[in-house]
Amino acid sequence: MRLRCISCKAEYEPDPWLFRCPRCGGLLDVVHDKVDPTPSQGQGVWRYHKALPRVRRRISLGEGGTPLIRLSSTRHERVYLKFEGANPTGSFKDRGMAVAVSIALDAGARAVLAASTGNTSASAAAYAARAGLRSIIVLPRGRVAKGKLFQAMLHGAKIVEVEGSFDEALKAVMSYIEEEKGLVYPVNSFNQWRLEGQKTLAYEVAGELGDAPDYVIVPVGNAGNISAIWKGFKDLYRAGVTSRLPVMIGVQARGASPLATMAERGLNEPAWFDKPETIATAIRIGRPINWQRALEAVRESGGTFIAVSDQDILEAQKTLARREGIGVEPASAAPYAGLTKLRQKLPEDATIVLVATGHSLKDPGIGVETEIYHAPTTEDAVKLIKDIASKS
Ligand code: AN7
Repeated sequence: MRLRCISCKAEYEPDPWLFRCPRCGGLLDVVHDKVDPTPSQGQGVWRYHKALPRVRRRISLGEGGTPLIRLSSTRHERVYLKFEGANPTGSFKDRGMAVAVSIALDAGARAVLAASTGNTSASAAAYAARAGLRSIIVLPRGRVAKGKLFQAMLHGAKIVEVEGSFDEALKAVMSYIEEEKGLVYPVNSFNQWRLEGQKTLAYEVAGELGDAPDYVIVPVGNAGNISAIWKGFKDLYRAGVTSRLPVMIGVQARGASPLATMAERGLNEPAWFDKPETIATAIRIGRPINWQRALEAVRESGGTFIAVSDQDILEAQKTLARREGIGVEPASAAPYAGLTKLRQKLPEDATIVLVATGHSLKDPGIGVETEIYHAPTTEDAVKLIKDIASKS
């Protein structure tokens, strides 16, 4: 196992504290000479320990093993949703956090540190607690969904609020780690070890479908997850477990769409958003730090980035909830909205996997409409039930 710079390709010995190439500043990938992506005994993502870094103590809350649910409300016949909301803290972040926090322990850190739009903070705080570490979280003030903020607080995180968006919060983390190393371990998705944990989603999907799907549609914020999932599918293909590679499609919210805008305009670099705006607060990110990794995933796989509107996201969230029984947060409905937008372009018989990254309870602030009746007495309630029953 080695670290390789994603820009200049220089290689380094594994070092838990190395996140940028000393030569050119590029982010680092974990490269394996040989990787075995098949499961064995073990808890959570550590079932795939043969494809993960060796650690002294495997931290886990039983992450992964999430349901792959076949949908019936789509035009395409074979659409599956990977429900990452079923992870221990309610999002896909747990897969990566199990690995990153185990590495933090090995590295001798006393606390973990993360900037977050919310889910990373919830996951980091919980896994740090599990490992006996403290957690320090940097959040954009007033812009984090209620459920996520509650989780971080419940698990005992110390919270630093900054003005602006997630991008300013991440800047604070990056600046801190330039100045001080050894005490506090950063677990944002520039941390290559975290991405190793997140690649296990691909292993599970291929294991359940019997091969890689044709398309994988992923919501994109900081662009780590789409890169990690692509890496997982490449591992499987290289190991001869699957016969093909999927096409990766990244979906962003229109108001925070640096990568989709780049794709639409045929640019070579993201069209940075200084003031990202979307109701999908999880992906309200204007400067995705993993953009190069994600661009490579999309290019290598023959995919693309697309943007969907907030209205389309809310519509998709409602359809998943009311026609499929699946409750996801807004960012996690973006792939369904993306599929609706792309449906004419994807072959009828394609196998498509939507990655639904987080649970509906994360963000109870999103307004939904339904009929609520008031019943002062038991008789009123019975009468109302009869009325409603006769109409359904
Ligand atoms: C539900 O929690 O960035 O493209 O700080 O919470 O890998 O960043 C969350 C991201 C998609 C985007 N869906 O994943 C954070 C954070 C949900 C998310 C994403 C996030 P990346």
